[in-house]
Amino acid sequence: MTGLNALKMDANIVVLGTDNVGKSAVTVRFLTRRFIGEYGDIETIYSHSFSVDGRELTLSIWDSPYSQQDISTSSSLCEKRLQWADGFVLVYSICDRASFNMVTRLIQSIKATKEYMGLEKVPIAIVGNKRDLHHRRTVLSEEGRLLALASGCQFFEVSAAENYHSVIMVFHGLVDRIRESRSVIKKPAGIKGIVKSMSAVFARRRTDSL
Ligand SMILES: Nc1nc2c(ncn2[C@@H]2O[C@H](COP(=O)(O)OP(=O)(O)OP(=O)(O)O)[C@@H](O)[C@H]2O)c(=O)[nH]1
Ligand SMILES: [Mg+2]
Repeated sequence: MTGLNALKMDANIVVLGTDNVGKSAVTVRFLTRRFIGEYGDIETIYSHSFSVDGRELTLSIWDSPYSQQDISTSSSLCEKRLQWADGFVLVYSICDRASFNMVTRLIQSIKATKEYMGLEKVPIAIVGNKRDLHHRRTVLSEEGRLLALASGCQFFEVSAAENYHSVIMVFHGLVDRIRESRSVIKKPAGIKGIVKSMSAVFARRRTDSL
C-alpha cells in the first residue's frame, strides 16, 4: 500500500453469538456510543466510517438475531457470511455458560468452513459481555482468555451497558488484526527482501559445501 491507499481501509465484520448475549448492544454501542436497552429482531448491515491515527476506516458490520445466523458448517448462509467477513466478533454473556460453549463451537465452525473454502486465516475477537453483572458471573475471565490463547483469537471482557471504551477496544483491536493479516498476505518481498533471501540461500550453499 502506498500514498492515499495506506491511509484508507475497508473491512467487513460479522457479529455472532447466541440470543440475548448483547450482540446488538455491543454493535450499537460502538456505532452510536449509546446503550438503548432493547434492540429488536432485525438483521442489519451497518456501515460506519471513522478515522484513527490519521487513517480513514469504513467498517460494514453484520448483526443478526441468533435464529437468523444459521452457523452449521454445511449451511450456505454460513459460507456467505464467511466469504463476506474479514473478521468476526463472537459474543457471549459472562452469566450464560451455554453462550460461552457456543463460542467454542463457532470458532470450530468458522475454522472448518474456512479450510473447506480454502480461505486464509480469519481474525476473530472473543467478547465476554455483561461484565457489569459480575455477581451473576458463571464464566471466569480466565476461561475466556484460555480459549482465546488456545484458538489464536483476541479476548475482551466488556459491558455494553456501562462502558463505551471497552467496546471500542474490541473493534479497533480486530481492525488491527485484519490489517496485519492483509499485510502478511499482500506484502511484496521488495528488492531488499529478494536480495536478502538470495544471499541467505547462497550463504547456506557455501556452508553446506564445506
Ligand atoms: N446488564 C447488561 N445487560 C445487557 C448488556 N448488553 C446487553 N444487555 C441486555 O441484554 C438483552 C439482550 O441484548 P441484545 O443486544 O438484544 O442481544 P442480542 O445478542 O442481539 O440478541 P438477539 O438479537 O435476540 O440474538 C437486552 O435486554 C439488553 O439490554 C450489558 O452489557 N449488561
Ligand atoms: Mg440482536
